[in-house]
Amino acid sequence: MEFDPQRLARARHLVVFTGAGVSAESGIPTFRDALSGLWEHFDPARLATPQAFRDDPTLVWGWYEWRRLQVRKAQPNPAHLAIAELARRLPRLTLITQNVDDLHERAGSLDVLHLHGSLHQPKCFACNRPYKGALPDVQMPQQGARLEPPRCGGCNGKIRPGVVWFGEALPQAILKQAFKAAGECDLLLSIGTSGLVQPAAQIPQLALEQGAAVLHINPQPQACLAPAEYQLTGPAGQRLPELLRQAFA
Ligand code: BJW
Ligand code: ZN
Repeated sequence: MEFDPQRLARARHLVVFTGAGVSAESGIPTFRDALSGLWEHFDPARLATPQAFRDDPTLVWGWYEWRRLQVRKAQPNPAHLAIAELARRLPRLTLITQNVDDLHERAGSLDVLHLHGSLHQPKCFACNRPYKGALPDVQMPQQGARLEPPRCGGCNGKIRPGVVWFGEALPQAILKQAFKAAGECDLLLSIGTSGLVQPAAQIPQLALEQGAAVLHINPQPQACLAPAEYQLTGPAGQRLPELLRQAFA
């Protein structure tokens, strides 16, 4: 069945749950898309685990600096802007993202729940203290270039990216708020995520189980949909602004 845009206009508490696909049209690669996904070219076991950082900190730090500077050069796209616009139109919106970029904030979204941390908030690998030093702003390291991580002002430990790696716990307070919002909302938009990574992938499921409708926006169609589940197939930067125009015409 087709999603009625009026359901969006009438939502009392909307949860927007985003993944890498929402930033794809800003030029930020996703993880699992065929050909263009990061994990097509890079081995997550060598880059996105605590053991990888222990084994080869300069490789890992260099890779994340390359990605951080890629984000610095990117701009929010119409999907990020439409989500910020929705927050101004609806009584309540909770934005939950798996993304480690800051494009939602730069589009004007407030109080973004970052389940997987941020590229822009590095911290000490040893003592977890946030890193207060400056990071370079302009010079783009070559893809694959090694870089020495800075050192912690407190304990001299190595500074690591402030993202959640495989095998690490998600920030518990943020996860709790995200689950609570998913359990209370009347509509959830799941935008640009493969829904493969746990525990984040439980969020749309939880909303469905609690009686909310779920709308997926993704170029890849969902294999099967529950009765309260809908989809708009296509890029978020087109489908989401279209949906807003229809909902608030
Ligand atoms: C578009 C588009 C356009 C394209 N418009 N859409 C239970 C079962 C099985 C495994 C596990 C389990 N529980 C835990 C695990 C292990 C693991 C896991 O889930 N593994 C699975 C992959 C099998 N989970 C963990 O390890 C988590 N930790 C944990 O559970 O700890 C337990 C613990 C508890 C207590 C103490 C200690 C430990 C942590 C997961 C962290 C994930 N981290 C990453 C990397 C972050 C850092 C970095 O950026 O490098 O997060 S992995 C990567 O995947 C990243 C993303 O946030 C995440 C999700 O990916 P996303 O966003 O869905 O992207 P893609 O690429 O998968 O999909 C993109 C989508 O966009 C596609 O659908 C496209 O079609 C679409 N698209 N263009 C709209 N224009
Ligand atoms: Zn430290």
